[in-house]
Amino acid sequence: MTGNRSGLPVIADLGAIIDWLDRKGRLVRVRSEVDPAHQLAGIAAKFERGPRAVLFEKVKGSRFPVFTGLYWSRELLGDLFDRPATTLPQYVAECIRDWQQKPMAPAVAKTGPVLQVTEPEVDLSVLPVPTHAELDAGPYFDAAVVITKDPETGIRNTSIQRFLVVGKDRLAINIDAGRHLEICLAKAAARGEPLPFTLNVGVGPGLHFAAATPAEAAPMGTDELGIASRFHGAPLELVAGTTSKVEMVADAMFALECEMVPGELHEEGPFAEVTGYYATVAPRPLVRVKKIHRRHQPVFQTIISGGEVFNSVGLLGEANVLALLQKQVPGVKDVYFSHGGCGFYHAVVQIAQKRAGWAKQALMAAFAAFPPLKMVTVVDDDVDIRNPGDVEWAMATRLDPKRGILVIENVFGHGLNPTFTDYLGSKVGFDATRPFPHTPNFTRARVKPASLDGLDIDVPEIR
Ligand SMILES: Cc1cc2nc3c(=O)[nH]c(=O)nc-3n(C[C@H](O)[C@H](O)[C@H](O)COP(=O)(O)O)c2cc1C
Ligand SMILES: [Mn+2]
Repeated sequence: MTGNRSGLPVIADLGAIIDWLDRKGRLVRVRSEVDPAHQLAGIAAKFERGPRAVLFEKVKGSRFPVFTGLYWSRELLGDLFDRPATTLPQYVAECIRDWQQKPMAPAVAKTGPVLQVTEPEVDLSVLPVPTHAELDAGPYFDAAVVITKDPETGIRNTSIQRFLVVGKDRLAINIDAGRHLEICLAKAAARGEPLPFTLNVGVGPGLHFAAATPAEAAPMGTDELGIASRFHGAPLELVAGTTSKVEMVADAMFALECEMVPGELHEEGPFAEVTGYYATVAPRPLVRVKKIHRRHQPVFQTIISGGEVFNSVGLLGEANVLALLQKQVPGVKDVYFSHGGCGFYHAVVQIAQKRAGWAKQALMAAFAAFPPLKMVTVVDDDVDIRNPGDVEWAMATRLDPKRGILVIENVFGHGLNPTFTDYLGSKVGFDATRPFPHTPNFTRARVKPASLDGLDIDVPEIR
C-alpha cells in the first residue's frame, strides 16, 4: 500500500483508506441525500458484514459526509492489512507484544490536517451525527477515540466511548465500570479539577485498535497510543491542545476539545448496543465541548453496533487471549470469538492437547485474559473454530457434561450482558476436547481428498 502524507502508511489516515476502498471496489457510495436520523442506519444495515464499507455523500442538515463499515467484515480488514483474515488475531497480538517490549511514543507535531479549520463557535448541530436504532435516545458519537491524561502522572490513556449529543456544546458519556477513563475521572475529582480530554473522530484502524486494546494488555500507566505507532511503523502524530494539555490526533477528521466536571451528570441512553439489546437509561457524566477543529473536507465516521464491534473490541480481545494462552498453555493454536456470542462473550479455543488437563488450564487463562467473556469452549485441533456447526459437533460428541463443564459464580463480567446485573454474574467453560491420551473411538472419520480435475461430471441446474 502506498503512503499518503509524509510517507505515512494508508492505515494511518481515514481519508487515504477511503480512497483505497474506492479503488478496490470496496466503497458503496450513497449519492442521494439521506436523513441521519434512522434512515442512514437503515441503509447501512443492508450492507452490514458485507465486503464493502459505505460513504453517505449527502447527509441532511450537514455539509459533511458520513462513513461506516470499516470493521464489519474481517475479510475487508484482512485485505487492508494485506494478510489472510484468519491471521489477524495473531498479527494484532504480535504488534501489541512488540509495543509492550519496546514502546514507541507518539510524536507531537507543530500542526496537522485536523487544525486546518477551527469552528468560530461550538455548535454540534453542524455535524452529521446519526441516530441509529429505533429507540436510541438521539444522535451518538460512537466511533471517536478519546485521549486523556492521568491527572497524577500525566500519562496518556486512549479508549472509545459512546457520547449522546444533549445540547449545542454538551454530550453525555457512558463509561463502563473499571475503564481507565473512570479511574482518571475519579483522580480528577479527588483533586477538585475537571478532566480535559479530546474526542478524535475519523481515524485509521491502527489508532482504533490501540484505543480498543483491553486493560489487561495495556495497563494503567502505559501510553497505549504507542500501539498505533506500532501498527503504522512510525510514531503516531499528535498536535498540542489549545484549551488543555491533552493532545489531538493530527490526522483525525475532526477533533473536539472537551472536559468533564466531576459530579456533573446528564441522563444518557437508551442506545442499541453490540449485544442486540438497548443499554439502560441513567444519569452519566456530562461533557462540555470547548472547541471543534477539523480538516477542510472532513468525513464523519460512525459505527452501527454489531459486526463492526465484533471486529474491533472482539478482535483485540481475541488477540489478548491468544497471546496469554500461547505464553501459558502449551498446544494452544488459535482463538475465535464467535459472532453468535456478540463477538466478545464466547471464545472458542483450539488446542493440540499433549497432556491431560491442559484444556481446562486454557479455559481459566482465557477468562483471565479478557473479563467480558462469559463462555469459553475448548476444542481439539481437528475442529474448525470459525464454524459453529463444527464446534457444536465437538460439544455433542466430545464434551462430557460431568467432567467438562466449569461454572464460576458471582464473578465480574460485562455490564451490557443482561445476565450480568451490575457487572456480576456466572461464567461457564466447556472442555469439548477428547479424553487424553487419545483413544480410537474419538478419531474423526475422514474421506480421502480427491480432485475433480479432468473428470467428466455433469452437475445439472436445479429447475
Ligand atoms: C465502537 C466501540 C464502542 C465502545 N463503546 C464503549 C462505551 O460506550 N463505554 C465504554 O466504557 N467502553 C466502550 N468501548 C470499549 C472500550 O473502548 C475499550 O474497552 C477500551 O479498551 C477501554 O480503554 P481502557 O483500557 O483504557 O479503559 C467501546 C469500544 C468500541 C470499539
Ligand atoms: Mn488504558
